[in-house]
Amino acid sequence: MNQLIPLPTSVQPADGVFLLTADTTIAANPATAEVTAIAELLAAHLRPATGYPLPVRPADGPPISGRLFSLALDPADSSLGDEGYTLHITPDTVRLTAHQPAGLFYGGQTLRQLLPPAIESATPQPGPWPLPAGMIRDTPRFVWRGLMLDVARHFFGVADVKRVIDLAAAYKLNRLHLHLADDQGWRIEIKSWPELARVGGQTAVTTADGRAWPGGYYTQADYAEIVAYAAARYVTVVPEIDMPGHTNAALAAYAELNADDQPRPPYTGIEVGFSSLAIDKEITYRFIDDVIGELAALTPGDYLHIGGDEALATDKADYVRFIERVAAIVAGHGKRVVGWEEIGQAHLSPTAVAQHWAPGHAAAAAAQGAKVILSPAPRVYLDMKYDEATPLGLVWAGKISVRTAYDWQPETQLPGVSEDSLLGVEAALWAETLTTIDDVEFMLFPRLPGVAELGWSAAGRDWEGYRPRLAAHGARWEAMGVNFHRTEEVDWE
Ligand code: IFG
Repeated sequence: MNQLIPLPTSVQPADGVFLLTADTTIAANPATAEVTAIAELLAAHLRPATGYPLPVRPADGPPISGRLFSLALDPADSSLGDEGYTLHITPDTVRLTAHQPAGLFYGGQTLRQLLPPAIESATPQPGPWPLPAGMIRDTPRFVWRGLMLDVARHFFGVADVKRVIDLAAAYKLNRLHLHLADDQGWRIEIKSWPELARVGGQTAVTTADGRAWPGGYYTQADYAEIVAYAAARYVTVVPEIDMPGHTNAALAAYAELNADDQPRPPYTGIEVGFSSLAIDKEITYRFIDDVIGELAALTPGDYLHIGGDEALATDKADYVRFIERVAAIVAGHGKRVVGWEEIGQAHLSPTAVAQHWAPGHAAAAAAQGAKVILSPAPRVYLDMKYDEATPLGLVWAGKISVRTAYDWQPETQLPGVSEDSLLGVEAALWAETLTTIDDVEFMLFPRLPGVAELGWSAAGRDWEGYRPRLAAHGARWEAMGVNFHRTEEVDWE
């Protein structure tokens, strides 16, 4: 029980093991569609390697053969909150209980990690399949435990995004922030402005080796498929349309969005801060209202991210006015506005969320009652190289070793911002230098689990306590086919 990531709130090992066997059945209680789906998802992770049928049955159905393996909701135990669970394993029973369904999903992720690494294999492996006896009670520290995937600099298709969701949800992350538009690409179909995807979806960043890369975009059906896949794994999708800067793709698609009514040429470099929507043109706000309206209708989550970073081509007073007007548009579509911390320069409602990354406006946002997400670039910008030998990635925020990404304290990151202003943490994977899912996995693993632990586990963790637990995950990633960086910082088992 000493290889779990994120570290649970409390772990009490006991003697013995519960053996998964061919006659193990999984009882769902109540056998609602949602609880049954969680049980089926867990069984789907356990069937390939074991070869066992692991049928899911209603708990109140006919007597169940073999020993009891149950997932049950406990409406009475509100102390477990929305995401907490208890996992009680004895040689004869596995009892996973939660107050809300998400807790059953998270208990299932812990249960996966209690089985040998070979459980993650897609093909039958020799057993046995022991679950160590003991009692785990676990609730998360922060409500926002996120990963941002930049699909604008380079496009990653639905299958790649589903893979990222699988890997993030396995470590109890619950927010996938999709950076859907930037200077180099527009990645989401907007029916009322069809040229955005048709033109903006054509391009991507030309990599340093001079290679041009195909663009791409999500149809609204693709986006809905991603949202549904994420929701089944208790991940909320947070879509971002960056504005007023980082907008060259939109400015190339529609001449009228430019102050001078001239379309901008498509851009495939990696400079930032040169583009701006036309702050004083009314069509800009019709455009934004249409885009946010369509995106909000496709997004069940509460949040809509408007970017707001690096608006160096926008006059400061214009920027403030723009952010305040767009925040009202977002609220008008029933969503909570999220923005990079520069939005702290504008007047914000207390329901707003500012994402800290570098430039120092988070305290101004928190002072207005807004909440803060921590994405400190020198810690969790996982597009930074591990070290000078890393073939991929940038260096502007410094090299980020596995230890650097883990060994910091969220509560002391922002002087002047108290813990109750903190919603949580989010790793950011910008894609200027990343073009394939292998590149994404290489930069995320082994660093992402550490950020997930900072989001879920109680304060007071340390590197020396974490490092040996991480060492046990290399074999799991090998079984999962994850292209992880075999850093020498960890003594892989
Ligand atoms: N900063 C830019 C990103 C990206 C990043 C690469 C933010 C909020 C540098 N803005 O981070 O678009 O270019 O590390």
